[in-house]
Amino acid sequence: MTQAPAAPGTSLPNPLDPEETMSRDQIEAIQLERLKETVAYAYNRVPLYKEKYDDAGVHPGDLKELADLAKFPFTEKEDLRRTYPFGMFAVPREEVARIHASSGTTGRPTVVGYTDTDLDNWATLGARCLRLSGVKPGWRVHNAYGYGLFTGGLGAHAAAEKLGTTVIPMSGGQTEKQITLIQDFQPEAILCTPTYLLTIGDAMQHAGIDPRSTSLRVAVLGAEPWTEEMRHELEEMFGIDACDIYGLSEVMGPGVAGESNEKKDGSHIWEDHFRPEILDAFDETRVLGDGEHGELVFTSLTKQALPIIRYRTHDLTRLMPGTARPGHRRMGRITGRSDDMIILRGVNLFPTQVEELILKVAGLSPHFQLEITRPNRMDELTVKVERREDCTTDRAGAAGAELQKLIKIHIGSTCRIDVVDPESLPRSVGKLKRIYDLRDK
Ligand code: DLL
Repeated sequence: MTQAPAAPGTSLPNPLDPEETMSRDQIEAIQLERLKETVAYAYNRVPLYKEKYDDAGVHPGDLKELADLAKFPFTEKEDLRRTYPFGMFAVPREEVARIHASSGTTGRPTVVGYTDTDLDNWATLGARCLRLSGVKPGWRVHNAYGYGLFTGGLGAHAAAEKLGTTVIPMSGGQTEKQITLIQDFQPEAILCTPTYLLTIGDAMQHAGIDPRSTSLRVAVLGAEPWTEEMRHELEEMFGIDACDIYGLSEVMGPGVAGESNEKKDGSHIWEDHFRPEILDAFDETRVLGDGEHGELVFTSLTKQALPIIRYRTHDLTRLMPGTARPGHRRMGRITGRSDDMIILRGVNLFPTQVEELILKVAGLSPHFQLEITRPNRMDELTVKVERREDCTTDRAGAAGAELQKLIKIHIGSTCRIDVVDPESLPRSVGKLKRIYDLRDK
């Protein structure tokens, strides 16, 4: 009698890396050793680090325990811009196997580089993330992160290959084609930004295709802040599990941290390769303890081409003990970037807070944008949000009033709400722009 074939992936080996199962003590021992090496390496090879440390009166030899890291100066995006393009590289140009760059909205792009070993480590950590999120070797993986200078496409691609999946390198955009390929190639997993998955789901519904009818089972989403409410929305829309993946180009790219499919309780940071710290958002000299909310800072522990020490991400979150991978701490959701913070008459507000509240109101969809204007020398915020198809124009007014009330109660700001028709706001094709600052500069 012939046996029924095994479900995809179940027959292929999928072992964890030994570092994934290490205890916290073992991880910290590795961190200390690698931190000493990295700080000395950067000091000896990158003039900017030598200059900074000499100016601050610290020396790599001062690093005796992990807490000593706090004595060393920070690195900022501006440092990479000042040394554009390759001034912070620590290896001769011929040893740089790949370059990526992020355009940013202002100024010069930040350029980052990788040796062959860096690329291999990156793929390994990305593969850890995908495995933790439930992606299995042998699956087909539809990769809709943008390919090119952005680290999303090629980073996620290498991760999926390393895990042993079949990668479909679709890149971002061309939503109709995305849908055709999802239907024809039957991928089990999709990798893209949360707002782009929403765009794809929306477009499917408009084409009369039920997103729940596709072969997709898991989505690994990142590159922009998103909320639990958005997770719920996407999981319901597609009938999938949606997990987070975090990263930034200056530190590596996607795969610095990834989330467990079973727990869905925040992304585990691969602490054998990165040492995270949380800074007090109001006093950068204070490093906060686990559980406290502040700015995330990273030090690379193995990077060769671009070692990065105490890099200020400007991402706001907190660290928590590991669960699915107990030796590695988790990060909470990124509530926002300090540069995305809107200060409205003294009250701080992030787009994620608005997203959370919008998705509590039955008639409102997750398609929204925030507009800041200054009509009478006073800043004013307008939340433009699409009503859902099944919410009539009559009911839209009440939905808007409910949102206005929720924002007042939970955030403390008074803002205008403009409930607009479905399909009237721009759709995401990657990282979505949420804030439109229309004040005269
Ligand atoms: O966005 C890398 C990436 C690609 C991560 C694909 C995940 C998936 P950058 O373009 O350098 O790199 O932008 C990094 O994006 O500092 C955060 O503000 C934001 N970000 C990235 N992942 C998440 C996430 C890539 N999971 C910046 N949640 C970071 C919230 C995220 N924000």
